[in-house]
Amino acid sequence: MSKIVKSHRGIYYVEKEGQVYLCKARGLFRNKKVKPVVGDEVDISINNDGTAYIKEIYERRNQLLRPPISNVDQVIVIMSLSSPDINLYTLDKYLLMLELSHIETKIIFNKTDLVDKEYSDKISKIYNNIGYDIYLNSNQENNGKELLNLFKNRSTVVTGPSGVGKSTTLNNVFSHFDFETGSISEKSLRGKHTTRHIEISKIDERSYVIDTPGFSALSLDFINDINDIGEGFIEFSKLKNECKFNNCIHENEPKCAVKNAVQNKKISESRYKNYLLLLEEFRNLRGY
Ligand SMILES: Nc1nc2c(ncn2[C@@H]2O[C@H](COP(=O)(O)OP(=O)(O)OP(=O)(O)O)[C@@H](O)[C@H]2O)c(=O)[nH]1
Ligand SMILES: [Mg+2]
Ligand SMILES: [Zn+2]
Repeated sequence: MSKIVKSHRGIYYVEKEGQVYLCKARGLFRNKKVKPVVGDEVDISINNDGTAYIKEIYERRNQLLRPPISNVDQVIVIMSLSSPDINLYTLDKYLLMLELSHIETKIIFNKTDLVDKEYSDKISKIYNNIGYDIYLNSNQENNGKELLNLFKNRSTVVTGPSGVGKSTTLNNVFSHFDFETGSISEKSLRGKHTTRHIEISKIDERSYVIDTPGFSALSLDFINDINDIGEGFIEFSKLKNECKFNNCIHENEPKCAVKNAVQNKKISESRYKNYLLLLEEFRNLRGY
């Protein structure tokens, strides 16, 4: 079995029996509208001149939409508490996408050295209460060893906005790796991300980590039905059977268990506010 371990500018790097082949995708996939992604298990054909192409993609166990990666065990979302400031709308939107893809998710709030403890506790509490595994980290103050266990025996995608410290955190946890990092001022000057491609790095026989370029605007085009938004807010979806209407979108309906929970402070106001903004963004996208 061969695996796509990196993709860059339309070239797929496929590992087969310990060797990496640079492959193109055969036209076949383009016609079927299936695009190979990092993580895919594939069959390749190697020509006499050493060039190679992907001839088949095996069925995916799961698929992360952004960035496009298949067959992952978990996603670790990294957000920085400052520099860049945390944007909870972006986080909630991304968590929504992950919930709907049924991929296990953990969150690291990074750069705790730049904010006071009260603030990092306030933010982490919101997500801890919902049931996410939360980690607070500073690469200035920690040596990364507390995070090491998170990556054992799994294939982990690390994602988050640009400049939050994804690559720095990975370098801190895995000191023998050298992921490219860049300062925030360099990034804004160049208007570019430091990490520019998606690549699987092997930690040991059973553990893999995938650093990714920072995401910016995430479109809601992965939502088909407005009710999906509430489905992807896990603390809302647990309550939905208690709403009076079974298709309640927790907006203007009477006897809504979610709105009640917001009033009783069982659901965080910030989550509910972002949920309403997501409904609005979805309606704008669909034109109603
Ligand atoms: N103060 C502080 N700075 C940090 C911390 N972690 C990373 N940084 C800094 O944040 C900047 C961006 O770090 P990167 O690791 O390149 O960020 P990234 O998320 O990989 O960015 P992209 O590859 O562009 O998506 C660098 O200047 C790091 O030194 C931290 O815990 N505390
Ligand atoms: Mg990076
Ligand atoms: Zn409701």
